[in-house]
Order: sequence, then structure tokens, then C-alpha cells
Amino acid sequence: MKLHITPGSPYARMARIVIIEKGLEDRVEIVQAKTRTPDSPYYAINPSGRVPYLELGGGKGYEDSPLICLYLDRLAGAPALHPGDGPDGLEMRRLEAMARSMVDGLSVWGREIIYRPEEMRSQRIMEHEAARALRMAVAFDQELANPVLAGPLNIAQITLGCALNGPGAPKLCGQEWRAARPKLAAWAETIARRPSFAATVPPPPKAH
Ligand SMILES: N[C@@H](CCC(=O)N[C@@H](CS)C(=O)NCC(=O)O)C(=O)O
Repeated sequence: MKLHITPGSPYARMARIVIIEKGLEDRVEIVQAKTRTPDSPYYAINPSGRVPYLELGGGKGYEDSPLICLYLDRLAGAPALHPGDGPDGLEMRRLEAMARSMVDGLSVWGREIIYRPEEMRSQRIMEHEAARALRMAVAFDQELANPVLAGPLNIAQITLGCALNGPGAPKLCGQEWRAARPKLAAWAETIARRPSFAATVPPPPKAH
């Protein structure tokens, strides 16, 4: 199997972290894709052109990090990173969805920085995403005692860890947030020390 990634993609990072946490490094080759490039050979592998993409062979593969992470989790035994079907699982899915929403917003903000020269950036979009990121930090600060975040590693924690330790880290959308949220900052630092996070640190975003 091949996992197509870019080093800065938080979505690809989630899949890379699952691979390491599940001890699947020998079974999945990590390949750097050329995204956002006209006529990239990658488009013949994954027509959407997005990463991550898990190439399974025989022309088949999966895109979208939630599906890829679930598939990888089920490939190997413990530790199970995804919830079961019962009501308890809904709580993990709720926090995962919140964290994913945060990653989505941070990505929109990051794309303004990376792909547009300063004079073409939309201040309106950037301010909207910056405000969203801070609201989400407040919301997660209030969830830290939740067993989903306080317990063993799971997909909600991986997603939140990738949001708080993303390409623009330690800032969120260019904003310092840790002084006002020391407990969440400590949570983010703890998860960042895991070998799977340390091995997948994104490069700093390069402005246009
Ligand atoms: N919902 C997708 C989002 C993936 C995504 O947006 N990836 C970005 C990189 S962060 C990408 O591949 N962009 C290239 C493009 O849009 O052509 C997932 O969770 O995997």
C-alpha cells in the first residue's frame, strides 16, 4: 500500500500518525504527491488531486482522511483508535467532528497565506477563520476533562492534536492563544511529544 501525502497537510498527517501508532510502517509506503500542479502525474492515481490518498493496488484506493484512518485502524489490532457503534462512540465522533471543523478552518486560513500574495488575501475570510479558531480553542478548553480527551489516544485526540500543532503552530491563524488557555496548551504540548507527532511535524507555511 502507498499513502500519498504532502508534508504540510494536516489531513495527511492524521493518516501518517495512525500508521505509526498502529505499527504499520512496514506495510504502508509514504509517497510525496505533487498537488496543485497542472498535469501532475498524481492526478492519474487520484483524480481529485487531494491528499491523503491510500493506494491499495489494482487501481483502487481511498481518499478522505476519516475513511483512510478508519481503514488503517482496522488493519491492525490494538490500540483501537476509533469508537465502536454504541452511544459511547458518539461522544468520540462528536469531538472528532469539532476538531475536524477546526482543522478545516485553519486550512482555509493557511491557504490564504500560502497561495495568495498579501495584497490579494481576503481579510474577511482570514478574520472569520481566526475568530472561529479562537472560539474552538475556548470550546476544547472546556472539554479537557472529557474522558475522550483525557483518556487513551483516539482519533478525536489525533485530530485535535493536528489542529493545535498544525503548520502555523504554535499560533492559531497567526494568533497567540496559549497564554489565555494554559491547560489546552499543555494538552497540545503533551500530544506533540508522542513519537508519531514528532515524526510528522509539518514544515512552516511558506508565504506566497
Ligand atoms: N476532506 C479531505 C481534505 C483533504 C485536503 O483538502 N487536502 C489538501 C491538502 S491539506 C489538498 O490535497 N489540496 C490539494 C488540492 O486541493 O488540489 C480529507 O480529510 O482528507
